Amino acid sequence: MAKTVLLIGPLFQATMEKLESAYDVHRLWEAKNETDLLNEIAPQCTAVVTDGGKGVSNEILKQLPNVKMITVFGVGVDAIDLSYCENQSISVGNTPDVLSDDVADLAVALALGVCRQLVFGDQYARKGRWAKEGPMPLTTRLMGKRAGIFGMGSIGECLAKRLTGFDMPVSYCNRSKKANSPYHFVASLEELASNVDFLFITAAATAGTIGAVNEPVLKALGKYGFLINVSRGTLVDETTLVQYLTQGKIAGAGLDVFEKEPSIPEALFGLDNVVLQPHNASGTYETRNAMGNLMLDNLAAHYAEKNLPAKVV
Ligand code: 8YV
Repeated sequence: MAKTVLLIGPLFQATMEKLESAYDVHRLWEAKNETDLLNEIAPQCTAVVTDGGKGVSNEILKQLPNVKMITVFGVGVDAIDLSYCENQSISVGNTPDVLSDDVADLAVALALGVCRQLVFGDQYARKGRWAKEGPMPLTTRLMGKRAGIFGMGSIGECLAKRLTGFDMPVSYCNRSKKANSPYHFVASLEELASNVDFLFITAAATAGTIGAVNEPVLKALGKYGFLINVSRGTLVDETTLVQYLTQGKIAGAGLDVFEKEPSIPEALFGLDNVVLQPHNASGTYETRNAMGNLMLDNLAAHYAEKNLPAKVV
């Protein structure tokens, strides 16, 4: 009989089709009554499938005592209480590496987007301002500027490779110095921020990184510095970021992620020094397909009692 799994929210269509063709899948977001659904499937439900943003709450896990596996469609596992899972012997799988190139691409696109004012320029062209008012105001160059990367994991590495192509000297701040890394290690995030023109955030959201991009870091980045975030909004003090952007205390920001998604601080909507994306860095067909396959491989390995291809706990 097909194994019973709970699906927390919708995923990439092709992945859901593969999932539903192999497992007895119950869609939580479509349930008329969540508690009734959880009660009904509790005896036979042995795994939860979710994405990086939604994760799964301990309350849900408590109602499904036979769940021994959570498979995440995403690399970030900050929406899951990992120590609870470890204590309950629930293994957690995620989808690292397969999304790193696309996330790095979007980070570069956001950097170029904000410093070259792509959205402003697009509007300037479309609204006929070029013909009426002449050339748009000048912008800032990316090429050759100093880059700082907060979090030199797989995404950070992919990003550094791209930035090197823009002749940007790359420094990074990480939990520890990476052996044999060609990039310059800086232990303090504030020090990194004060020595770069573009600060990229690619670190995972953990107890040690949440809130790390605080006022002293933004102050250190300064009025000519740009902030690019493709990780999690929770790493940044968003209220201070909005103030700094509004008051020109940093030059601009490219943001794919926000503190309370899908809500975005409205104050950002009127700012030309900000380029926004709706948490879409991994949002290509190619990457979502690869993420889906790895997520399914984790699930299959769990049921086959094999090592997970990508295990978190
Ligand atoms: C996804 C992500 O947008 O991998 C992650 O942690 O945040 C993103 O790749 C998300 O998990 C898919 O909905």
